[in-house]
Amino acid sequence: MHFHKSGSLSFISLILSLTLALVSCEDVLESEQVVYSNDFSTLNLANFENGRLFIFQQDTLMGFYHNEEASVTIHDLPGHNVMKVEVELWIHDSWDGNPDDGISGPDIWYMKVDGDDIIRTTFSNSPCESLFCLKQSYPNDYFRQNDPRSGAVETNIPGLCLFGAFPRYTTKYRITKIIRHTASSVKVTLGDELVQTNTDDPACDESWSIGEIKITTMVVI
Ligand SMILES: [Ca+2]
Ligand SMILES: [Ca+2]
Repeated sequence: MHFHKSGSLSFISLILSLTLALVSCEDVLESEQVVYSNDFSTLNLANFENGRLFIFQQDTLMGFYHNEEASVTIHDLPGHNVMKVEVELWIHDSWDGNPDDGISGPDIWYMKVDGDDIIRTTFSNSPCESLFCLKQSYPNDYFRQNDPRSGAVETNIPGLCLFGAFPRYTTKYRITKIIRHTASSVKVTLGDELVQTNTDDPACDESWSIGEIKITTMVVI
């Protein structure tokens, strides 16, 4: 009886020490601070390079872009070791996703932090039926075969230009990336390498806009 009791006690202490070991290995968020947040509703483009605004679906967006970059730079960040970047991305009109035919794709979109890619992917607004479906890489990086609009938060928005009269030709995504970052300033660059050689007006054929961008610094121990 005595032996049995001490046996279960040491079993409990073994479980306890295992649990403590697991907890001590986990990252703990000690603090976080939103250092930049802009939904463009106040028409503020401070900190941006190549920013411009337009109104679409009663929403002020930064855009639209085709084969362009826009970037935001924030200085004097509080001390941190992790950064979260959140972007609301609107994908307009006839994005063709992965196919690499030199005429209409691949339709790449990327986000860089301090010059390094943290997302490099493709989007597709194509129909997806058994005989025709242009796949996209998002939510993964290029190259992966996911269905058009995978990971979207809203799909029933009309196109902006070429397909302005058709629903389901603007797709909205909320993208969140968490990266290691310690520098006291940061430059976030958003851009594309869209391919559409068979038209005089490629920006009408396909483009993108930003509805919101938010940058949060974190201290994780
Ligand atoms: Ca296209
Ligand atoms: Ca294209």
